[in-house]
Amino acid sequence: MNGPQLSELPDDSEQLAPSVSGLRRGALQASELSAVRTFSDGFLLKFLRARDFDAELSLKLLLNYQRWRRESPEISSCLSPSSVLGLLNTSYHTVLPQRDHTGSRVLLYRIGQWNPKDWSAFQVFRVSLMTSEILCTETQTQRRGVKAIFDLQGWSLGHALQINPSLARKISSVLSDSFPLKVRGIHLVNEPMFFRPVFAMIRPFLPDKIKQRIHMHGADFHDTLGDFFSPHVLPPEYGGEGPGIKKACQDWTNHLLQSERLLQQIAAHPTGDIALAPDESLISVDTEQLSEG
Ligand code: VIV
Repeated sequence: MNGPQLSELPDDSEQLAPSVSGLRRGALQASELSAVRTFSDGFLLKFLRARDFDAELSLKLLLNYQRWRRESPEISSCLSPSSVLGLLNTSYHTVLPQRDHTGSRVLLYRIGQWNPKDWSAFQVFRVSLMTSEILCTETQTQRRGVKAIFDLQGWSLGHALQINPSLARKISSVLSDSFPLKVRGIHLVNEPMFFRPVFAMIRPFLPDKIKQRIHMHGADFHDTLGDFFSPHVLPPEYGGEGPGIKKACQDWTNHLLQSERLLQQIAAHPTGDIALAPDESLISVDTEQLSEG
């Protein structure tokens, strides 16, 4: 059975067991995770599905995810929706209620609603990380991935100044190989000329596969966004027939707020695998214990 077919099986299918134990073995042997003792099946399956059950690529993704979290504590260590409620209440972000025709989740970001005087890029980044952590618990999203629409209307110098090369690197890493979600498309609409220098910081670090999935629609997006998303998916503000942006944003904000405890647990957990108690996974181990497993 090949990877894509394995991806369709449910979490408890016995046919997944060899892949799961293979990834567990690889993760425990990796020197970066030498202090970790346990990984839950569900946690490992996120990485396997994100890489169509390719053993090597799944392990690389898991290690990159751990490294990204470790190197970005200013973003990853505080996942509290209530701490960014003022930003969420501006209708800056939502996950649209309908999946697209391929089953992908569709994320909407309206950059103009973000006032950079009120909210730092780290706080804004945390919103995306919270949404991503919730979405990657959905089996169907693990299989079909996400598509993101960025409305860059209102992009200003104040925004641009917040994106330095180090942050640009972190953006390209989560988009390419540091988060267990398949990025199936990125759609930029209303991007102004002076967004180009910022995009030029992010783009070089993206693999060709992701570059090819980036679409720049400009101000005339009404003519072209519909080639990718059917009307029932998009809000009326973007030429669709789905619920309006304001309602969609309120609904997703409520969903985030309901997930506050879960998100804080993920942020505080040494590996992000909250199926395990933190002390279950972070018992300092020696090689003896490792070879038992
Ligand atoms: O976080 O699958 C300069 C997606 C995104 C994620 C994460 C995952 C993911 C699609 C991003 C998209 C947004 C974590 C797993 C990269 C956070 C971006 C935060 C910054 C501060 C927003 C500033 C505006 C950007 C706009 C353009 C970015 C595109 C070229 C991606």
